[in-house]
Amino acid sequence: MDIKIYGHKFSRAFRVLWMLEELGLNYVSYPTKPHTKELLKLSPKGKIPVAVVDSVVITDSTAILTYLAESNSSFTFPAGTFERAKQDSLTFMLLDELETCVWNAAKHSFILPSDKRVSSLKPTLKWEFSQSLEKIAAHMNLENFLMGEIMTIPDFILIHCLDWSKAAKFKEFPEAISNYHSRMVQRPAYRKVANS
Ligand SMILES: N[C@@H](CCC(=O)N[C@@H](CS)C(=O)NCC(=O)O)C(=O)O
Repeated sequence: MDIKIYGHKFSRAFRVLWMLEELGLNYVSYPTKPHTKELLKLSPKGKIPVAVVDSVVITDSTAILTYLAESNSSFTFPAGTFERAKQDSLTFMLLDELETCVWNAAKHSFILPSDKRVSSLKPTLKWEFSQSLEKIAAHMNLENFLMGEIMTIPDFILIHCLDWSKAAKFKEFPEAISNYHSRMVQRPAYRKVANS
């Protein structure tokens, strides 16, 4: 399999680079910014990450993670199982409740045109993010991974959203989340991408 990943690591591309390292697959990383000429030829929206696998273009970090996980039978429960339904519920919950907050905070800080930004939204987004983390900490067992013994796609997304929220100076994490985060970021594959 010939895999190319477009997108610098300080973006959602991190999730994909991390999974590729966990899988031990060879790939070529093009640490591009959004909207470059090179990227627009692959994807008209110009967003990162984009994967090109054997000349097929795959956009969206969660779609790329799902493709990599399924095609390698790792980091996912099989499609059509109840475990997979639960895993997908977690994935979409994290995208809806956590990623939306950090993404909108970024949009209203430096992504949208300055006359379209509403900076007064940020305290509410930080509050909403913290509320969701409190619920996750209260209702989930985070001693291993979100799905228990097996690390799955939502673990990559949650850790990336936590990192993103730290960079954006959101509130401290609840203890259970903080312990889970500290453990996960010690993984050699994570460290390899972070230190690259
Ligand atoms: N749902 C997409 C979102 C992709 C996305 O918005 N990426 C950001 C960087 S993390 C980007 O390219 N922003 C530029 C823009 O929105 O124009 C994914 O998960 O890949």
